[in-house]
Amino acid sequence: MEKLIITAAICGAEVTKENNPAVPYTVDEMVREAKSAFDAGAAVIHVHVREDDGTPTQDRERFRVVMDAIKAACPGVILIPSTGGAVGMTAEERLQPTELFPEMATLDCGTCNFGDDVFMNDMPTMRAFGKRMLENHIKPEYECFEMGHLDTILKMAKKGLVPGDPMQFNFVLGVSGCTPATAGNLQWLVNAIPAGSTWTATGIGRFAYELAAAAIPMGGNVRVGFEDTVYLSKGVLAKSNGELVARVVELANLLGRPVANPAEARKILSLG
Ligand code: KMH
Ligand code: ZN
Repeated sequence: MEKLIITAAICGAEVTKENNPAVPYTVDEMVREAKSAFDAGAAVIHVHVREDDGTPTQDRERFRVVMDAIKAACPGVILIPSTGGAVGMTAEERLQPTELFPEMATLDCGTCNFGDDVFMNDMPTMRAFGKRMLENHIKPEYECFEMGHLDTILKMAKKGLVPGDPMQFNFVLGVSGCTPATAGNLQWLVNAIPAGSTWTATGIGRFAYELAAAAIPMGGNVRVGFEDTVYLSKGVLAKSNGELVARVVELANLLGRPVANPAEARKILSLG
């Protein structure tokens, strides 16, 4: 079994300082949170960006400044900027970070309810995102909230509409309105991916650690961070993303699975 890659989703687009005062908005806060996660054992940072007042944005220049600052503070770290952005953004708006030619970026694999909102990823949008990633040589992290999302992206890969083997999937389970975060559902999804793929499990809210504990012995990787949960345990707010990552490292140690550094993660993900 490969070493465990831990991704920290440090900011997200929907969570706010009202949920947890440590949620980062400014460039300095983003660097502080990224470094806390990196120092705790995260090899990958999933990046959303905000205006200083917390408003989510997909502005290319904001991504450039934040990603350059994180890279300087966290040598060798793998950055996965979001092309999901926030609910309601246009496809063009969301695609801006791909203009910076990152080594990876998320590609969301279908439309779904997202709490009271609808996260829109129709087929024309997904074809446009796939085309951009092929043109700019970006490895997608395929975000699947549903089995239908996985099935759709596998069909698109077969037709050459999105980058193919080896594919990296992120199974985001427990979003309100989507597939529940159970070990059974995770296994069902993992059974359907092509041999040689890599995958990550993201459990939303209180399922973050339950899903991590299921994924680690299955050979999967784990994402945690304020995008997914702001709690360390019931009623206890995490002081930093680093605390959330440290909890996953603890689980990995208990289960006897070593954690990958960025260079090892880059090899496992077939980057560069
Ligand atoms: N903010 C969510 C609506 C991604 O990063 O690609 C979508 C999201 C997915 O966070
Ligand atoms: Zn995201």
